[in-house]
Amino acid sequence: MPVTTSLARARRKVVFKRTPTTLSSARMATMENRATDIAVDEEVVSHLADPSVRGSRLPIDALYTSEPPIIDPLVTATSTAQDRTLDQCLPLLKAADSNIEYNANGAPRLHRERHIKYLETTIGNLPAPYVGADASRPWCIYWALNALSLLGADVSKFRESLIATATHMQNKTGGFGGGFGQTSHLATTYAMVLSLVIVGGESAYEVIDRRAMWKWLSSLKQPDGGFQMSLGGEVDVRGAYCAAVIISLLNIPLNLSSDSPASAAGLADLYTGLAGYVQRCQTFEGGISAKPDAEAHGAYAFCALGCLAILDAPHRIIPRTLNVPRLISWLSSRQYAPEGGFSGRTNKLVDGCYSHWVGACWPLIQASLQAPSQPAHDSGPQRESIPEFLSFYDREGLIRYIMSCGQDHSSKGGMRDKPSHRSDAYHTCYVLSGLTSAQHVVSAVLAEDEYVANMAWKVSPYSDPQLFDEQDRLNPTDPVYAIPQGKREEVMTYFLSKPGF
Ligand code: FPP
Ligand code: K
Ligand code: ZN
Repeated sequence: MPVTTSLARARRKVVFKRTPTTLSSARMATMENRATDIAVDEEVVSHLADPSVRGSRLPIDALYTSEPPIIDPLVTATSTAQDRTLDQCLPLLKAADSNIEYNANGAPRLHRERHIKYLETTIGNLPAPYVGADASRPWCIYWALNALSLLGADVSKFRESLIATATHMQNKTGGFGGGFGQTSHLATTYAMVLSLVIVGGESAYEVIDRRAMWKWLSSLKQPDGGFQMSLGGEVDVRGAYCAAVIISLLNIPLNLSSDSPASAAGLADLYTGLAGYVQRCQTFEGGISAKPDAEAHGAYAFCALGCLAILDAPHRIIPRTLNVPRLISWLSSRQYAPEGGFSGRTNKLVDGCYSHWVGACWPLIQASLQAPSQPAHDSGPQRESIPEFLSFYDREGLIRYIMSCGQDHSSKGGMRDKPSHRSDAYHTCYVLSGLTSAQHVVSAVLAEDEYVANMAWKVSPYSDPQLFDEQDRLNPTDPVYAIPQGKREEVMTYFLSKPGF
């Protein structure tokens, strides 16, 4: 297939090189030794010549404001959809809208108060069109509570109503359905458990019937190591992740109940064969699919890595289970330019929610490459660790996408997939989760001794003064559990004192 310049889109010229004249001084400094040939982008020059822009703001790297230098001339449904996406994103990325407040970096400010107000409307009584989402009520609750907590809003006022809601959604046979009288499902149980953990406190934790949960999880455990999403339902990597989250947070005993199908097949416990199941989900592309032999997708990559990080320390289990170089290559291909955001799969479009599904993979990948500090008695060769401040993706690109394209800039607030989409609670939760990951450096505190899932993470604010204003920083999130940092330790400490039944 010949590759030509973008005739179809009538580009002015081909730019193959980065244009260091368009970089902020901080980024210039880091690139000092890299730049040799310099090509000046006419568009940026004219932008800088505009007196309303000059002086007030740093110029934006052309990487985020220009079409890609090489475009395949074959027009397909995929290329047309991609062109349409660029048409909606580029004006926002160029920071030319006079109705939007920009920071010194030319990225919109975070509309924190509007997002809080929006989220509070999604957690109360919802209008009639939401009837179709009735089986997703625990999800709506989790998305709102998690996003509100990341934004720094107080969620304790929802504790009592959450306890009442959760109580009637729990089934006597274990787990939570999407509503009263609905069958228990691993996804709704995951969302409800996380919601209770986010509001926290004994009265919230004690809603959960752990013994019934253990029996129900045992009944979902399959001879191939995976978990069904519900009794008789599909087995996929979401199940592996949701089950590991629930088991580890609630300190569910690992032994299988005698009526478990996995027990009949000779499996030892709830975790037996789970890493092997996850391993079979890695595809020829290097990404992870829902189940063996399906298409790699970012949401499943997160489920796979999250599950493994619960089973053992990432630096041991991830390289042992997955082909990490291939996974890194696939994950890296998810970030697009000029959009800056992530796509979920090959040849598909950027979408704000992958800021979390793909974005949260990075700290886990990074942890998988960290080397534990060498014990004093070990005189062997020093194991090499990667520097913790090394970024595996372009944080600036992701933050620009989120602030420019991922926010609803109207008074409605909330976050969205892309500019042509309306904001919703799901995207508000996961776009904000992605934003906080990009704003923090999370590294594993490693120990060579017995691994327990309550491994510590070291969280440091990622600081680039040009990138976002300090008041736009969110609270940090837990890279495995997707809840605000600190909540996991609280619930694990509580249930650690209640081992058996
Ligand atoms: C494709 O949608 C989406 C998927 C194949 C997977 C979606 C799964 C999740 C978002 C979460 C699973 C995780 C848990 C914890 C339950 P699409 O075709 O509309 O989007 P695309 O074009 O971006 O792939
Ligand atoms: K999508
Ligand atoms: Zn999405």
